[in-house]
Amino acid sequence: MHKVADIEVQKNIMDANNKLADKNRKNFEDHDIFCVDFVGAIGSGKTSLIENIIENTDYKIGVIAGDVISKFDADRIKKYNIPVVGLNTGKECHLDAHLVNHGIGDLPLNNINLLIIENVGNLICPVDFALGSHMRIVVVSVTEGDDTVEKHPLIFKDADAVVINKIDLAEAVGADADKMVEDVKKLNPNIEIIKSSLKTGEGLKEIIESIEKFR
Ligand SMILES: Nc1nc2c(ncn2[C@@H]2O[C@H](COP(=O)(O)OP(=O)(O)OP(=O)(O)O)[C@@H](O)[C@H]2O)c(=O)[nH]1
Ligand SMILES: [Mg+2]
Repeated sequence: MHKVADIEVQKNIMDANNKLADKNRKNFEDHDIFCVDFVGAIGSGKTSLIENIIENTDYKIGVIAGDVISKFDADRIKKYNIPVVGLNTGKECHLDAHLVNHGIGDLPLNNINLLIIENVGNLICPVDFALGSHMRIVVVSVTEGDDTVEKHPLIFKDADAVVINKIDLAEAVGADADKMVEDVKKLNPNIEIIKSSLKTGEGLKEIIESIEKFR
């Protein structure tokens, strides 16, 4: 009995989130904004990737940075003098469409053509929560271990592109980045997978091209 009630509640929450995500997406489209969200493991390089995209493209970028209790990532982005909103999730391990909807309200949407949303570092919780983005990129790195993809399949099944970052450290940590690529392909055969190092700049051009293609 209890289990049936739980499933019903969960379904209602998901439906409500999806409706709000659609509303967010419509809002982006009304303002000619392409929205990408970055999900991935803690410390995999999501904020570093945003910084690199800001430094290496001419987009009018806005950022929503999700963190559990701090505004660290938003503060890192502020030095670029672009619109940024930091969202604290409190105890929650993911952003949702409702929080993003609040964040959008603090952004000058007419002055942005690429909105990047950084989710809380987590490979499990964000999976079910659409935010309204047009493209979802998963960022993992070799330092989490080359079994990360196998252990967290769901997030890779729904993604539009995958970045396997920190390949400069692969040898040092004994990780096989090509194995990670093969593991993603097994889960999502047509997805674009890019190996990168934000220390050396390898793969950055391909990541930016992937966003451009998706647009
Ligand atoms: N060696 C190496 N270090 C990297 C690379 N990319 C990011 N880092 C470092 O990894 C650390 C974490 O990077 P962040 O960009 O903060 O990672 P994040 O995914 O935003 O982290 P959370 O928001 O806390 O989940 C920082 O010290 C970065 O300088 C890389 O390609 N190679
Ligand atoms: Mg970050």
